[in-house]
Amino acid sequence: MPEPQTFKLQSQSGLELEVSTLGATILSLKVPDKTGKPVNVVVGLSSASDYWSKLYLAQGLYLGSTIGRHAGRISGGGIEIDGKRYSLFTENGVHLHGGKEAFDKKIWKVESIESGNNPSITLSYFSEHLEEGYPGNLKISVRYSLTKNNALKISFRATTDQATVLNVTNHAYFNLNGEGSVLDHELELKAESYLDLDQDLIPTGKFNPVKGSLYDYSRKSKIGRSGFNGLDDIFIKHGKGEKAIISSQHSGIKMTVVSNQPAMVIYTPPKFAKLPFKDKAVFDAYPAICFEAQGFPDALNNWNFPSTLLKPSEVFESETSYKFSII
Ligand code: FUC
Repeated sequence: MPEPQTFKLQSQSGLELEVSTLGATILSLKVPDKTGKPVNVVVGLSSASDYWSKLYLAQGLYLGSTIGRHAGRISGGGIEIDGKRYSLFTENGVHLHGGKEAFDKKIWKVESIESGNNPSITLSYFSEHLEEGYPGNLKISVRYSLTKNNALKISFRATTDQATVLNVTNHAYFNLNGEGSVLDHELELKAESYLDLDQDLIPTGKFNPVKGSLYDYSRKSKIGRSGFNGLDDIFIKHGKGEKAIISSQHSGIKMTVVSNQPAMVIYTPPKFAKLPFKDKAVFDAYPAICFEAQGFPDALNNWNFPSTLLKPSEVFESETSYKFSII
């Protein structure tokens, strides 16, 4: 396996993105705070090679990584496509985030780097037929661009030569202060419903209304408000547009998540293990929050979920932006 390479993009508005070819991973994203000082808002490790360490891999964190072929959990140990059964790698009976050596552990190829007003980097990966058990030779690319309106835009594109499933996302952990906790961050969620989950966090197929629930952040409120017990949930809002807004009074940074994807996993780990974090950042309880925009987890095993099937005649395209401003 070749050593991962890293690349930096800088925008005129002051965003700075660092990406590794290992897992097409976001290593850091610097955003100017209310005083103009750059804050790294995406949790990362101190060097690209730290992502190989046993200690880190044992945590199963997927810091800033690309998740696929199928993000989230798949039940029943596999999928059926056109009457054919494909077994997938499971742990405790559940397939998670594309399997044992999924997209996050592959070296991606740099296709192009563009500078100028909208600097971007495009990376690609060729996933062979039956890699991790999934059918079809899949060609996938991800483009990270820093836009004029101060956003990081992540665009995925994929094609296959045989019917397969695809649910791809990025697993960045955000903390708008670059350290500490997100409990004091304010969150506004546009979701209509959240998916009912069983004890293994597999969707039961039922949609629960957000309104009036523990997950009702339709009016902006502190993440760590009374009753908060951590989030590892799947929120649904169909159509393209704003899905979530988060801000920190401390740094003054506000981030708006816009996506054309119907589902978004919001994940707030209770704590991080002691890891060599970038810039020696120190984290407290509830150190960060992930906004994983995607299709529906376990879609193939739930007839009432929008399909994540990808056919040879189709081109998969998704687009998610994290847009920054000062409050
Ligand atoms: C999220 C969660 C999982 C998991 C992982 C690191 O997508 O749904 O529970 O722990 O990421």
